[in-house]
Amino acid sequence: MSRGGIMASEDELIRPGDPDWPARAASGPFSMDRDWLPYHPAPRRPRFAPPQGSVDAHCHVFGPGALFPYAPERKYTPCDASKAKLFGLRDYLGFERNVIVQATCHGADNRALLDALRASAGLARGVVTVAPGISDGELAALDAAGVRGVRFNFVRRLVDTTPREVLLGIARRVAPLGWHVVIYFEAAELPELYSFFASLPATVVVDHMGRPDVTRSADGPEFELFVKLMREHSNIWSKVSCPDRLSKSGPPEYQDVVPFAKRLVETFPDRVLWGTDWPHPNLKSHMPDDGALVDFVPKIAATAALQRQLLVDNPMRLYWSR
Ligand code: 0GY
Repeated sequence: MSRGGIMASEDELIRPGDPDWPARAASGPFSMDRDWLPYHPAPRRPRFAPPQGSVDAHCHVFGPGALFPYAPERKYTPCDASKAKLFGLRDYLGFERNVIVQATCHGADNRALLDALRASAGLARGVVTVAPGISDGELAALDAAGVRGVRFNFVRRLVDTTPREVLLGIARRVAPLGWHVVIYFEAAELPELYSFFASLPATVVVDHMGRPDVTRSADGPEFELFVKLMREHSNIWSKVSCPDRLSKSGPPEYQDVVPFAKRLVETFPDRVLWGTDWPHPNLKSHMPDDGALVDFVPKIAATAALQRQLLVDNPMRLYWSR
């Protein structure tokens, strides 16, 4: 049972430390990639206590493949990472809610995500991937299930390219529902994509600060362009997430990522979100300890007021205003 006595699924929640916590391979007809790093087998409890009502605003569920098959067009096959484990981690880390983001290994088949939303008893919202042919009725059903955004992915190792006019068409269809658009791209692509992002007719949320090269300066021209995008477009937000993905200096401090995230948190305190990114797809250098990731928060949001905006007020406004 989770806090408040809500059942997360037909199973009891599985928390870090329980015998069933460690990742199992992909199930059903799937084998996880040979170089796949499963999520941390024994994360520590964070020293930082997230404020009451905190939201993990970027995380995923994978399968289980035996129930929710991975997409034929996927670029990777992960280990299974179930809703019960996600909700167990949420409670263990001291969070209250999740925003579950559709991962590319499930393509536009959102069944695993929707199953997790159903089981969350209102404590999770979703960001989906949709095909351009989706009907108004299907969009309405997703909205009723707790979906509040659609994700456009521009990272070439993850997806094949979708024409911009197709993406613009989808953005125009979901904007009237009050949904936002989540975008994921590499910093090197921003000059080329800048005007397209600026033209999107909805709130836009950028994953992982636009993946800056953190060996460069947080005040240098590359990150300055990203800050300009946010400064000049008040509809653009950023997740200050994934130090583990961006860092070259490494765990557990991820010190080289701090100036980038801190700059965004302090410049745009009402347009930043934070998430664990559990179960951390496609990491090759190391698998982060989720407790250490939570301890990253006070380094980038130094006051209780900034922490509350980042972890509670901003995600609640974007995902739970209705
Ligand atoms: C992330 C990052 C990655 C993967 C995906 O949908 C995905 O497959 O987003 C990545 O490989 O950088 O946010 O989980």
